[in-house]
Amino acid sequence: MAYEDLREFIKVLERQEELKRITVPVSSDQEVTEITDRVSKRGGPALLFENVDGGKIPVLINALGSRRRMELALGVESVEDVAGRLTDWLDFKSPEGLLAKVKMLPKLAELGRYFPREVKAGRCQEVVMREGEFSLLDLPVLKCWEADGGRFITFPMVFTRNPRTGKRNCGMYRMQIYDAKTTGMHWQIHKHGAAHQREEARAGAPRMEVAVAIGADPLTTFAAALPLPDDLDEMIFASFLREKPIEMVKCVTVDMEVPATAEIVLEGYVDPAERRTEGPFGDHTGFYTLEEPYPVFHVTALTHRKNPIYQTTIVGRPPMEDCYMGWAITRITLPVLRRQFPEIIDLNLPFEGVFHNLMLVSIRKQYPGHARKVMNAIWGMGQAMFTKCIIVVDEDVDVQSPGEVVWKALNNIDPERDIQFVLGPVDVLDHAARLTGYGSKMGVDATRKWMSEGFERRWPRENQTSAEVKRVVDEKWKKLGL
Ligand SMILES: Cc1cc2nc3c(=O)[nH]c(=O)nc-3n(C[C@H](O)[C@H](O)[C@H](O)COP(=O)(O)O)c2cc1C
Ligand SMILES: [Mn+2]
Repeated sequence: MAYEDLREFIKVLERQEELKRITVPVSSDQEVTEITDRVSKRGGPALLFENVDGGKIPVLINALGSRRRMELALGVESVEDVAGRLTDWLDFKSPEGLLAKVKMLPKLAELGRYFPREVKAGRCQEVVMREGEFSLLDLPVLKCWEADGGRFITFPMVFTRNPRTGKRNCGMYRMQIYDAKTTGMHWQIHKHGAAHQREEARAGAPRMEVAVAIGADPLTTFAAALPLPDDLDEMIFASFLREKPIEMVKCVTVDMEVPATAEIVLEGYVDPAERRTEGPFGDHTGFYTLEEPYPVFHVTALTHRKNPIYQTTIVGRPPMEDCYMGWAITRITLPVLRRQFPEIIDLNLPFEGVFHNLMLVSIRKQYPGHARKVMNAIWGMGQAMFTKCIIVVDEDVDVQSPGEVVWKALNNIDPERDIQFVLGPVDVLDHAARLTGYGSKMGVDATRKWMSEGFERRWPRENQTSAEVKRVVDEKWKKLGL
């Protein structure tokens, strides 16, 4: 079942006892963070703050902050159901022969049904305010952490267009509020928004139109964080995920479309040549990212629904809301990865690794050096290129159990032989790298070593008791009173 908008999702969360309304007055200056952080650390519910700074706009936070809520957003019992659906599509081969082609038609029609639809009017424009009529300072935007450089919109869907191909992109990039009508635009150099900006700059465009939506049905928002390939519109993928097209409506002052049921929309432009200091910001690594020059977003209109809800998040030391989004992204993209690299059995990005620091991968090893081939594949693929440490283990190791990986991997390695360093692009948030966005990465081949890999010693088996003894102990177990 697809949610119509954010409000429908809130209702479901409330019915499932996954959301708590807070009527006690709170400040947007760190108080919402302190409360939400404590709730996140004990796996608590989504929070709807109804009185932030004494204002009228309620603040929703931590809406996707658990596995259960992510699955509610996806409308499935288990995230593996989504992975399964995606696998079905990926396995769907091009047909040979007329009969196969005819059989394929309904499936193609089904896919066609998932494309976003443009509608004439949208609720997100129930109230329209043009330049001079609105102030961004009226929104309950959080100052998240003590040393933050200001207030940041942290959960936006930022829409841009590739001027070369005309394809739309939607990315989640935080926006620092500078004044009543200006914000930062923190699309990092590797992201699609930044790529579009470079295209615009190359073409000498004085302005690049940008639209930002805040608060929509949960999968539309979730899609903004998905690491999809270039020129694959996140709104198509979101429509596929929710099995219903997202309705998009034309903006009032720019030639862009936004989700029609969004709570709040900011329309405007980025001057491809302009930069301004952004940050510091308490980031999802759990550390502040320092000030850096970033593009500036000039807002030309603010539209919203009647009685809008402001959706936001905080990022910081895990676990936080974004951990569960990252978890869902990993589970959903695993089938895509496995299609290209069938030797990959499973992978896990433990929360403490803040996405880019640690990936645990199990493989079915088939030839000498196979683990290193898999590392190189991961470093060559989309945003997985940022992975600072990849640990590759054999298929009998459960990567969902970091304890098991530590036990087996560290027993299995001769560090000098099995650790490989490479240089390349790293996450912009990596504060230890020698340069912003450029540094080294480490791959650990923790698979069993083979003779053909030059390992001449015998490889031991794991400790075991005999099947017979296990049976005897099973029989005695009750009497043992243990
Ligand atoms: C809560 C949250 C905040 C994020 N903030 C930023 C950000 O400020 N800048 C950025 O480049 N990526 C940020 N990301 C990651 C991007 O949304 C993610 O890399 C996404 O794939 C970008 O879309 P794109 O591939 O279309 O560029 C954030 C993700 C989440 C979940
Ligand atoms: Mn994209």
